[in-house]
Amino acid sequence: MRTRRRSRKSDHDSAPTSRAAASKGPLTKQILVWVVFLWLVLCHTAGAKIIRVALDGSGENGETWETAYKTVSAGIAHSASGDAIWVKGGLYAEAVNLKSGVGIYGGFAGTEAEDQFSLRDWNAHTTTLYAGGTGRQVVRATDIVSAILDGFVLRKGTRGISLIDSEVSVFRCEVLENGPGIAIFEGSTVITGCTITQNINNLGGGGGIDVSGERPESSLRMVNCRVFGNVSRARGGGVYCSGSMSPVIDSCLITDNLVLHKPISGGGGGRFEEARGGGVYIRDAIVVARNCTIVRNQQGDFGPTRKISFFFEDSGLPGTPTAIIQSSIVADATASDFGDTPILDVSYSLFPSFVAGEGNISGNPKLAGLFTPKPYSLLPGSPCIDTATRASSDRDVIGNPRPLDVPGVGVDGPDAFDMGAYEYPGPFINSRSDINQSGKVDTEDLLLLIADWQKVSGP
Ligand SMILES: [Ca+2]
Ligand SMILES: [Ca+2]
Repeated sequence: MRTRRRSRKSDHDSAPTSRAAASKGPLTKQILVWVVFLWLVLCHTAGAKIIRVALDGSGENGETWETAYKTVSAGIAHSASGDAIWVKGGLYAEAVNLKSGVGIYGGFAGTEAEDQFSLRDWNAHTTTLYAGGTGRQVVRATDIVSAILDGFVLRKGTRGISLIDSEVSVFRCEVLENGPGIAIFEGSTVITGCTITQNINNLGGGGGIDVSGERPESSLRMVNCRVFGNVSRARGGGVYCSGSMSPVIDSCLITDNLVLHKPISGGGGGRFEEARGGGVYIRDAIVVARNCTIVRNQQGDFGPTRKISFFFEDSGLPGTPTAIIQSSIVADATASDFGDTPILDVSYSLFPSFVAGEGNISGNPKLAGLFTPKPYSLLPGSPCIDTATRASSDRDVIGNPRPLDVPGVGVDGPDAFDMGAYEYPGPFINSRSDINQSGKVDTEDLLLLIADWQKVSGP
């Protein structure tokens, strides 16, 4: 294994704007430019509208909940750039093509007024797009710009989401039981607050997320996502990254994913493609992982199942498979399992055995189990508490602010960041009653107590 640092351009590098040049033009020209600009803005705003979709709507025009379109596809067909489509909770058996400039939002009760967008609740009013039996991808975008998908469950497609050469932001979606979960080719994608689970890819790419791209301007940013329980044949149980683009994975849990060998068809019986990368498979790409917890991913082959978080493959094309890992926990990985010689740039992170780099530690991270209210969160006494550095967003994977300082542990003060996807909430005055360790004693704790009331546990 080769370990060295690589200098990279900042994520925020961009060409300087030239306002000074514009100000030198004649006054009349400037006024004309402003008039045209304002006209365009006014036209755009005046045209933008809310389009409603509800299973029990009349299908007439989408202008009210009563006259809502019955399908999301009908809402999209009647939309224009700048419009917002509000979808009432329910199960919509359809596959959907995104449209440029249109936002599609689930989680409505079907009673909200125009100024009550914030009342929608994607947990209480589950809004599902279901492509079971159609052989189609649940959500598709090809050459689409500025599209938003927010607050849906996406189930049973040949892919949950398929994005090709598009610029799409996905928020608060649950991508469930597809094959694979999210497939991305080129483009600019942001995925925030999503759960990607129980997806199976038998074709050879990633089970949860499958991303490939060669263009330097292509990007993927994943924030506060949970990628768990996905399966792939041959490459990347959780996440597969290929090409010269550099996906950024920020404050995410990548756990309990599995990669299995793949039978080679047409080559006679008994031939298989070897399984590689239970958690993250990197082919030529540069993957940046900040504040991630990557544990209990497995690579199953003909021998005993191995717990392997990362696998690197150098195809011989430009680019060396690289992982830049900051303030993260990678609990299942040994140097011999990394595959082709990767570039590893690791800092303020925990690996089971020591990896060179500033602030790194090794050993047992002391994490909560899978079947707990906060799977793989830090337990009291974890060496990952207050021993990381500022690397990612100011919220952890469940939305709690970071950093939170535990006085007397690790660093004290404003730099008390934790490794991994969760920020440890600290010892509480009411820790005895705070059953789910949320930092509050509230209804959730009471419900947990009621659920367990008078149950006998143990012999
Ligand atoms: Ca902390
Ligand atoms: Ca501290």
